[in-house]
Amino acid sequence: MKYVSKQTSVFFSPLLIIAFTLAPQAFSKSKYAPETLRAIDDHKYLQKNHAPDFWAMIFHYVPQGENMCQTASMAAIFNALKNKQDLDSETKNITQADIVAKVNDPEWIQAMKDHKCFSMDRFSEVLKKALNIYFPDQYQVKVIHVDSLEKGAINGYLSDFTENEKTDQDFIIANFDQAVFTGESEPAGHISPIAAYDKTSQKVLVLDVDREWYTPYWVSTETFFKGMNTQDKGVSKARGYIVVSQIKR
Ligand SMILES: [Ca+2]
Repeated sequence: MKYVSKQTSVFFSPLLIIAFTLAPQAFSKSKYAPETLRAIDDHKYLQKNHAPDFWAMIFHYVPQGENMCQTASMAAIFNALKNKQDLDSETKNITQADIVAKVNDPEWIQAMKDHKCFSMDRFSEVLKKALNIYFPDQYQVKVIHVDSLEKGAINGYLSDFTENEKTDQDFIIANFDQAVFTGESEPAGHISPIAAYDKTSQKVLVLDVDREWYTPYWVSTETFFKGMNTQDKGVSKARGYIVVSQIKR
């Protein structure tokens, strides 16, 4: 939530001064939801565990452009997938602009210009196309809609996160309502990569690409799945996550 102060010409009586002094407390909210914990404040897991996805992506963690959380998420993951390649002097890092130009999907480009993000299903098609351009026939995508918070369903989701935590050759991109994790007062559909899953503490590290406002943060798995068990306007399915993994041969 962005609070904009406005310049006004008023007579500053003592009462008004008191009112203005109290105003920030009255109207502002915490930057993050109460249970959300910044990685800056809690990095024990990252120091004591392998955390392959975090270390593969953190050096490629770029801020989203205007309404471009999808491209920023792709850039972090695509560059992470190149970490083990032999790079020569002609090899550029993959930028968000590179991805948009190479995918060259007019509807996707127009959607971003119109400040509308593709739904998770439509984004997964763009992601699949982009993966095939940069890494032909090497990676696949699996789309999971978090449409149930029943124990059996949660266990199924968690098995994906357990598997994903083993190697930096697969990644998860989450599609969630950012207002569930932060101080946003209005629902805000958003996409970001997942940097780690702490199975012992049942926490997930979100590499939020909205870097103008946030730094990476931990949310409990319970809150995390609540954030994905929400719905875009005009889309009949719940949000969820996309697993990018190697094609097994
Ligand atoms: Ca992984």
